[in-house]
Amino acid sequence: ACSTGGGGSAGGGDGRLVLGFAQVGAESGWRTANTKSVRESAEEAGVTLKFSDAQQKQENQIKAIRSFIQQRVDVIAFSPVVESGWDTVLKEAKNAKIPVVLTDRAIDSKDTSLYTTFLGSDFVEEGKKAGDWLTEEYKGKDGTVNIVELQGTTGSAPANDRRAGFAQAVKGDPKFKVVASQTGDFTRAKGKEVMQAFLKSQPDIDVLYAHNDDMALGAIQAIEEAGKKPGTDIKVISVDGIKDAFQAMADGKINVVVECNPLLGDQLMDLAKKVSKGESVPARVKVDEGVFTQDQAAAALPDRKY
Ligand code: GYE
Repeated sequence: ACSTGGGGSAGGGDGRLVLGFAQVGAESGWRTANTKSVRESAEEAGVTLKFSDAQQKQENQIKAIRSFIQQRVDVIAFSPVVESGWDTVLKEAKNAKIPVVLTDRAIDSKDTSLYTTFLGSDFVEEGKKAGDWLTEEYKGKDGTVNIVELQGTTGSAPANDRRAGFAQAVKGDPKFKVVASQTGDFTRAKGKEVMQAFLKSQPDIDVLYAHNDDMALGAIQAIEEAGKKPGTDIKVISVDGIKDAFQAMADGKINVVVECNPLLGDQLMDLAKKVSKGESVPARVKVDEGVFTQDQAAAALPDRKY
């Protein structure tokens, strides 16, 4: 699929930047919007994009990165499925002198020379925002608040950080109890399945905290099938801000959504161009985002871009 040429970069000498992008998968509405953003921005920026979908498997991403190295792309960007286990392959990229941009999710390597920059959201902050909403909601109210948590993909940065940020926000008040916490792998199907199990094992659930909208939407189906009202009998907090979640908020089924912006494409192309030229870039580029509640949902819905 790549051009032939004198062993130089995969661009074949037409001057176009070649970006190898190893995506996580297509697990959620967020991810679909993220992929679309990266593709569209590459097109607009005149960047040749080599896109690979890892189907939520680290081994597939490692293979994709190795193939990008072999093809001698100019820049490699990837959204690491999990936080650990990247040093070997990233050393290979470093040895090949191909700069790496972490997109959306971070890694936990101590060797920060293995990548040039990290472009993404602050997931600890998102978890905190979710917890802060909850403490505000139950302010001055007595009695235990039983929380079930649907975690994202095990070992992923957003699952680890959203969990930690939320725990930090609610830990000051012992009435908040996380009675069950399990992964739903960021998908609707798994979110529904795990929520069904929670509803069987936990007699008294007050709140669901889902690490993304898709799991929340799957869980809402389980709650309704169990004869309960999501948003009322069980309050629902989620993260991302996809259109379907705004609709569910407008319908009263989700109480609050913490925004996580997937539209990183333009910033990614900008960073890729700079690092390929050896220009210095900040080690960390964050994305701006907010919190939305039910009273804002209907008004915000028509403007949601993902
Ligand atoms: O929240 C979730 C997706 O890494 C921020 O991955 C991303 C997360 C997002 O599957 O929906």
